[in-house]
This record gives sequence, C-alpha cells and structure tokens, in this order.
Amino acid sequence: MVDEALSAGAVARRLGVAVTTLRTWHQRYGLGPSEHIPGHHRRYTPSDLARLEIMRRLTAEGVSPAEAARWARQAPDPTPNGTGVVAPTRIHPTGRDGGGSIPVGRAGPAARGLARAAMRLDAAAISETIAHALATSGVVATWEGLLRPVLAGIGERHAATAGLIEVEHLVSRCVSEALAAASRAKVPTGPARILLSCADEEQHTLPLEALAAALAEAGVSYRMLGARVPVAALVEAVNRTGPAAVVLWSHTRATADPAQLSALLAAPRRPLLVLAAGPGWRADTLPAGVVRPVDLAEAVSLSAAVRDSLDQSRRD
Ligand code: B12
Repeated sequence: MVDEALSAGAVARRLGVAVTTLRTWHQRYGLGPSEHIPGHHRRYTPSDLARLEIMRRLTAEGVSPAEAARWARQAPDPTPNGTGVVAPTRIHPTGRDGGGSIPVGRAGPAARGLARAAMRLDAAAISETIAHALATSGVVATWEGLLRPVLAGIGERHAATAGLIEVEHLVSRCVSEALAAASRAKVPTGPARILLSCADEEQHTLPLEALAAALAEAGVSYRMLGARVPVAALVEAVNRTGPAAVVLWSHTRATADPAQLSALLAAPRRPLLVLAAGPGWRADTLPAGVVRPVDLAEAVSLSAAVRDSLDQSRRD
C-alpha cells in the first residue's frame, strides 16, 4: 500500500484540482488521506483517490460540495479489493464542465488533470499544475508532455465543435503567466543576442513564450517582441540591436509570408541565423539560408549555439 499512496500534490494533479481545494474537502467534508506512516505526512490511498474522484466529478456536474461529499463517503471502496463504484454516473445531462473532454492522446496523468481543470475553467488548478511541472521537469519537458498535448486537444475539440473558446482563452492566459514567471525566475546575464518575434498579424505567442522561458532556463539572453510584428518594425529592431539569431513564429498559413524572412536576410545587420519556426511556414517557400527547427528543443539548441559562436568570434 505504501508504494501506491500519493501525496496531496500528486492527487491534486491527477484530479486537476488545486491543493487548497483538496484541503477544504478534507477539513470540511472529511475526505482526507487515510494512510498514516509515523514520521511522514499523511498519504492518499487508491480508495481515498477514488472517493475524491467521485467528489470532483459530482461537483463539476453542479452538485453542491456537501451533497457530493455525502455520495463520495457512502460509495463502497471501488478499488480492485473493494466492492465497486455506486455514485450516480451523471446528475445533469450536461455538467458544469461544459460536457465532453479535451483529448490529450497518450499524455500522462498531469495532462489529463490539466485538461479536466481547463474544462472546469478552474484557473487556480490550471496554474498550479503548470507551475509544478515547470519547477520539477523544466520548460521543454513541460511544453512537450503537458502544455502541447492540452493545447492541441483544445484545438481539436474546437475544430470539431466550434466551442471551447473560453477554455482556450483561460488556458492561454494561465500558460502565459506561468511561462513569464519561469522566465523571470532565471533572468540570464549578458547581451540579448536572440530576437524572438511573431510574424505580422500572428497572435499565437505561446510557443515563442515557451522558447523564451526555455532560453532563460538555459542561461541565454533574448529579446521578445511578441505578437503581430509588422515587417518594417522587425527589421528596425534587427538594425538597432544586431542579434545573432532571429526566431520568427508563424502558426498559420495566413501569417507565413516568406517576404518577412527575405527582409531579415537583406537587413544591413543581417543575423547569422534566421529561424522560421511554427507550423505556418511551408518548407518549399522558405528563402535559401533560412533554417526551420522541428521543435522547441531544437530551437533552444540552435539559439544557444549561435549565441556561443558569436561570443567566441568576438573574443578571438
Ligand atoms: C491557444 C490558441 C489560440 C490563442 C492564442 C493565445 C496565445 N497567446 O498564443 C488565441 C485565442 C489568440 C487564438 C487565436 C486564433 N486562432 Co488559435 N489556436 C490556439 C491553439 C488552441 C493552441 C496554439 C498553440 O500554442 N499551439 C502549440 C502547439 C500545440 O502547436 P503545434 O502545432 O503542435 O506546434 C508544433 C510545431 O510548431 C513544432 N515546432 C517547430 N518549430 C518550433 C519552434 C518552437 C520554438 C516551438 C515551441 C515549437 C516548434 O513543435 C510545436 C509543438 O511544440 C491552436 C490549436 C493548435 N493545435 O495549435 C489553435 C489554432 C492554431 N488556432 C486557429 C485559429 C483558426 C485561430 C483564429 C484565426 C481564430 C479566429 N477566428 O479568430 C485566431 C488567429 C489569430 C491570428 N491572426 O493569429 C486554428 C488554425 C487553423 C489553421 N491551420 O489555419 C487552430 C489550429 C485551432 C483549430 N483547430 O481550428 N488561438
């Protein structure tokens, strides 16, 4: 049993609720951890988790917490050695989570928890899950294993139903805030040799924000121009700051005009490296000399390498 028992943080992430919510459910409704090993914090057993899962589902469906807790406490132990689940499967035809779920493919329990928190518009749980992942796994792993699957799942559901716009906006905001906090926590020293920018009219900034946080984590200084940068402004920024590399993000075909890349290559202070990042760009229309990274990790390593080579050539 000891091996299977979980901490409050792990249970919160699996359920997609904030740790403070778990504490409230414990204090007010007695749905707490039952395993106690002397000298350790109390741990949640699989039976505790199953009861909390009932609590989470029913409250998401609009049942009052007191009523949901009554059902959860009464439910027979649903784990393999128990006697089976009996809580009502659905109280209302569509729950307060908007019904349905966000597909996350093979992503792990944290992504499923984040997807559930997103459906409930539970900003505290969304932020807590992301912050925990960033602190424990780093930016690249959090992007690939947690944020990307949930963002892609939201896009998939939106494409199929035209819904979930409120979820998309709330999650985007929480992701931005968490990545900004991670970037602020590790501000690199030294001149900013990497310029990050979205293409003209491009509003999808999250992948670039992930790159900024990953660069900060790797100790690489950058300058971020953000969303919707007109090409003249981009070239002006290049001429004024002389970056070693420019990463230009385009998420959709509509913003992927290769003339923006050509303008960078023709700039008086032409950068050593121009990266065309994002699914908007078409490989067969990129000007010669432009590099297209396949993912976040490659964008980080190319940026770090070009920064190092510039620093080296300035020393020689
Ligand atoms: C969040 C979101 C928004 C937010 C963006 C908030 C923000 N600050 O970024 C808001 C609400 C603003 C928004 C607006 C719009 N959106 Co939007 N959005 C999304 C969503 C859900 C996630 C975007 C994201 O961050 N993806 C990150 C990952 C999941 O994308 P990926 O494709 O897997 O990217 C990989 C590669 O690019 C590769 N890679 C290669 N090189 C590099 C380099 C780096 C540094 C990184 C990190 C990765 C990388 O790795 C990536 C993953 O790591 C997507 C769904 C989706 N699948 O992307 C829709 C999506 C992109 N949006 C879409 C649309 C249509 C729009 C709007 C036009 C809606 C509207 N009618 O207003 C506007 C566009 C505005 C504009 N002109 O830019 C469509 C685009 C369809 C298309 N192919 O043209 C999508 C696909 C949703 C859908 N299925 O319909 N959106």
